[in-house]
Amino acid sequence: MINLVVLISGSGSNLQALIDACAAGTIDARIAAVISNRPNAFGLERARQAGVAAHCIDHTEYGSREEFDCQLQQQIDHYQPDLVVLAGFMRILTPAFTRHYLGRMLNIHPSLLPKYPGLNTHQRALDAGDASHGVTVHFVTPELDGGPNVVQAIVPVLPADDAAALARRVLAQEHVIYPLAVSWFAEGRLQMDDNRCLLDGQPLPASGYIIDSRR
Ligand code: NHR
Ligand code: GAR
Repeated sequence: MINLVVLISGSGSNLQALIDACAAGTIDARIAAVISNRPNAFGLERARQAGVAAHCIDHTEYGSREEFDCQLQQQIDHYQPDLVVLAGFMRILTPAFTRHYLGRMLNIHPSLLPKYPGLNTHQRALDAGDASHGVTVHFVTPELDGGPNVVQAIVPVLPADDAAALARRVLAQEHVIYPLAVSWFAEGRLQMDDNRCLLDGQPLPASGYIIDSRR
């Protein structure tokens, strides 16, 4: 059974999906700690409720990204995790930090990467008139939202959608694919290899494993 540390900034619904999957035995892992950069993140409450150590490292109390990341790394490494999971974590990480966890840190990003790295992804998909949108789990590398894709879920964009409606449809799929990706890692089936992912020793396509919820 592997050790996870989960980083959050907000509501923590993806954290909850991971807590539930660990409790159900769907993921063969134990969440050692949850760390938020925001003191008011509701996900800290979810962690405590589940009996998981919950910490806040408030980025506003640090003079630089390097100092913040250094403190964050110390707190994470105290738990000796096999995998670090970014679950709605909203701070860009320094190259040194990402190198320290290379091949053992995952992120979930609400777009079909390489489309729409960064912020406001749902509005950007709507503004572009995209017929489909979705979410990607990827390994974290120094390049923002640029590490190799593990899995993507594709959702339809519907005519009446605003960003909030589209975000809800995407979030439902996040709660499916993040536990799936973490379970693969926990079972030793998933590895990062150069800028590709291997599942059961076989290279995944650049898109990652696709789950198409449009039909
Ligand atoms: N860091 C690196 N080096 N590489 C990645 O792939 C990362 C990362 C840090 C976070 C998550 C990412 C996302 O999935 C993530 C991936 C925050 C921002 C951002 O602009 C962008 C992308 C992501 C997370 N953050 C602002 C900042 O100045 C703050 C925004 C806020 O606090 O609301 O750090 O989308
Ligand atoms: C999720 O949609 C996640 O993909 C996104 O924030 C939301 C967090 O929800 N992540 C990013 O935008 C990362 N920059 P949650 O706190 O309920 O899991």
